[in-house]
Amino acid sequence: MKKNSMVLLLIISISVFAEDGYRLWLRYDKINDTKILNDYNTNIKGIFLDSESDIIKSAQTELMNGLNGLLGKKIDLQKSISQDGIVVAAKINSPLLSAIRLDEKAKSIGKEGFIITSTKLNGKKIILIAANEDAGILYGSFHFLRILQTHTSIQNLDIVSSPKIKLRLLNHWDNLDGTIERGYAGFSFWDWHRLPDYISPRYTDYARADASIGINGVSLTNVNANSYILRHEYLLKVKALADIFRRYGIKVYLTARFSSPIEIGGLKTADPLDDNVKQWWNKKAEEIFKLIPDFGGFLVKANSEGQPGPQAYGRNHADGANMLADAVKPFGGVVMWRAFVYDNNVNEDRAKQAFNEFKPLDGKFRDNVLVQVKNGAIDFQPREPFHPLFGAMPKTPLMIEFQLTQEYTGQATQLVYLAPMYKECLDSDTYTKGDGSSVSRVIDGSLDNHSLSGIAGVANTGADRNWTGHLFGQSNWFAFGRLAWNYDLSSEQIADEWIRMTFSNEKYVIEPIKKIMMDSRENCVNYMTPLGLHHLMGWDHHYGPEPWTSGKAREDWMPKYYHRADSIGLGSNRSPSGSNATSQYSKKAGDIFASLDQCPEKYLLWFHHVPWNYKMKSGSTLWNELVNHYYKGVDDERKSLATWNSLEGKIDQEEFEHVKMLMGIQVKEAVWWRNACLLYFQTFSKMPIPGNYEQPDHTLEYYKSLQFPYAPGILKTIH
Ligand code: GCW
Repeated sequence: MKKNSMVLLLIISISVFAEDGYRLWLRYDKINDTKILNDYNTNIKGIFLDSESDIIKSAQTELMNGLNGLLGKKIDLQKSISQDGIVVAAKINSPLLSAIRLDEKAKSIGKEGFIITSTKLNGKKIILIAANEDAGILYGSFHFLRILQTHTSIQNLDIVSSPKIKLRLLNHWDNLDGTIERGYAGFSFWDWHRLPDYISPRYTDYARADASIGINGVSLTNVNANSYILRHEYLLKVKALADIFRRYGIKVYLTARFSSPIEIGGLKTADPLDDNVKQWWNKKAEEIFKLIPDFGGFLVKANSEGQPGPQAYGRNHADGANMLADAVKPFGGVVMWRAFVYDNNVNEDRAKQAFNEFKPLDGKFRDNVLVQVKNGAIDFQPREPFHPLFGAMPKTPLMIEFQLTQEYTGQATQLVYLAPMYKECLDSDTYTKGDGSSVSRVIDGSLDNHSLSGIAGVANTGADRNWTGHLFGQSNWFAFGRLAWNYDLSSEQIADEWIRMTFSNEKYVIEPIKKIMMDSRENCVNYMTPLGLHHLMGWDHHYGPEPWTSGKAREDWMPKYYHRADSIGLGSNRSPSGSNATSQYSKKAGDIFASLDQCPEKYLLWFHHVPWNYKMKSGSTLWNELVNHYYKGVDDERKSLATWNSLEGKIDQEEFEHVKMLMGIQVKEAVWWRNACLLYFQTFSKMPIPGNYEQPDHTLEYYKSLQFPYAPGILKTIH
């Protein structure tokens, strides 16, 4: 190619460069507000890191890259503190800080917390990032960068921050063949085939993103587990990832398939009380910890949806969990045993089964076992009341499990900001120890004095360039981490931070995007499953509405099991006159849910079978209220799209177009949900959709005929 044309090509490719979302919220572009930039530039002259370790090196690299980018100047690593304006990162017990009294604060921040303070050292003005341990310095560094990214003042900094929950994990449902169960952002980026020798730079970027929001654990593999991951050659691959993640304060966990001793160990049984089985797991644990000394432990799904488990041998969940707990205990590992357990052969409301299984086991688990409970009793629906196990097992540390991947909330075609959903659950009062016994206090261990505490989010990442398929999926990853660190943050605050870090600090960008985000979850509930409806989605792939489906698989996977529509009314009767699931809650919460009058209308059809002409608080009949909600969901989503369209030219064009197209799909899907559900429920209510509403443009038969055999996120091997 001639020199001229090469130059031309270069110019063209530079000018068409657009933001592709890869950098997530860690965009360190030069601050374009001159006043703020000048202020930062006057006060930040260099960085000084007091100690050396792999984690500190990560902090250093991040600070250097972040400051260089944001301030648009070369920030030097100082050898001493000889001028004002040095950002100093140091451990609290370092002799360097002997003149600065941080004792009280130091006690309060524990192992991972940090202090960021404007202070003086050797007569020089510094910004100090201090922590008891290296991880705290890393978190503090990311926090400091976030301050700059969000254009917050750095005058008189006085921040003391520590995580409320100890184990903050992402659970990847990634399979060894590269697919991801319920993954909507492409294939897995764990490149098992080429590990351990080929180390993708993406691993480090992933770890940076996690660390920036305080995530300190990653379970790499699907809970519908494959025992192959425990074979030595795979453990070497896991080790390679662990070696990278360790530099970011992240521990690696694996899912343990309960039948592994048979499948890869050559044993005849996986009975947890069998000595050979115990021995096998002990040896396996030893092998893993030898390779990965800080291995976190095992996450287990057992006796659920076809997964093997201790019940095959007449043992219970505690027997299974304790056997694994004993194996990892000598090395400091934990077992996260999932309570997502239900069985269609048990003649009991699915919503009650986990409680029935686990509540009697309270006090029977080893002290390094956490029971991991989904936020609600069914399955990550757009809205569920909190799980009745929260508060019901005071002797057992309970972790909460949220879903980031949007299996039931629009997958990767819809913008649904999930922080309000997470908050709704965490803020719910279980009343188990009187008023103020919130789910968050169960989870952080404070209600029942547990020192172990945990929270997990089912990851929404994949190999897509922008990590989450839909750009706004990133906000759910971000929000999960921020809430895991501090569940007192509001959804608005988190959205505000994310928008500033992702798009812009301009008010005319922040406000409309924040409105779209804050409305999105309620819109989704309205056009999918309002008033406590749940599980109306397409069988198997869970994409789109299919309230009519029945007979295709086990009854408890069919929408009819949940909505119970008939000529009288709609909804699951879980009150004392029905399955009595309300009795699993504390008296106060249960009484509220059980009473038709007192039950919050947002949960009404979750707990009650309500007549079509029942008078709602608004004065409308149930049917008209239902219609209203479905139409409101669509209308509000259309408004959100219009709001988004008003952002053209104000944000990066590629990102604008990406979201615009997806929101267009979302509006179509919202209309589809509304029409399909209302036309179907109308066959029972026999009531009209009032004439002033736009009428469905297709028949029920048409909606029933739609098929999606290749919808993403499912595998041949699962339901
Ligand atoms: O939400 C359901 C999913 C399954 C999943 C299961 C679980 C990993 O449909 O795909 O399996 O929950 O949480 O175990």
